[in-house]
Amino acid sequence: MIDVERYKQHAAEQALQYVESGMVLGLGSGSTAAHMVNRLAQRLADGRLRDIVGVPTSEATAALARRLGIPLATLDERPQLDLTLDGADEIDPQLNLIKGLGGALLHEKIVAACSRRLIILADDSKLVGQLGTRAALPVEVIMFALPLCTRRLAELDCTTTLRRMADGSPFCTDEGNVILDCRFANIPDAALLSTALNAIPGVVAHGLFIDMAMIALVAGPAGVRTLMRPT
Ligand code: A5P
Repeated sequence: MIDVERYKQHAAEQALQYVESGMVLGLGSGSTAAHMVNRLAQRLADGRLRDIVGVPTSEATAALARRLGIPLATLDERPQLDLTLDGADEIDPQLNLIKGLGGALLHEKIVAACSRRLIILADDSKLVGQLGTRAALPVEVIMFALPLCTRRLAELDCTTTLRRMADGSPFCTDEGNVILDCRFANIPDAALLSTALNAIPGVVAHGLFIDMAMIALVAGPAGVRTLMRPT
């Protein structure tokens, strides 16, 4: 197994320390979150945890959790979550994030916003000095607004690429929208950019998660580090 995969598993294992019986838990999306969901199922099966209800952040996570026998609920049924455990594509020193490489950013952001705490689990390749350094910023837009959103995003000084499937068709999110992956030369102020993106008609969500994560569990060769959001 390559190291990065092992680090993701270590972070996922550590994240389970924050889970207590009886919790309503937001289940993140992506490969690191999938390790966490697998471990959660093991703990439910062997009795270390009980009475957990999961709120999945994507169809893929819902399918995995169902397969593993984890009880699930919708936000309608459980509008207030104790904790969400999720991955990230980039983590800056303030624990602001870029998420959405897997395309689940909209539901991830909504579930996180319904949660008392968002804890991020990641391998240490996700740490950056400034957001936008490695990852493109995903912006989810409704198809009808694609020409407008593409133009307005270009005015914010980025290059946009419509995300596509292997067969060339546009990638479609769980809500039936499309994603523009935006490459910025520099994101000096992520909060300002977040506000500008939210103001574009047709933008449903973007992958900047500002002031949402409280803790990041970041695994690397020296073990798992617990990073707290600076106060
Ligand atoms: C899914 O939409 C993303 O936000 C993921 O949380 C993020 O891409 C991290 O994925 P990995 O854990 O697979 O790197």
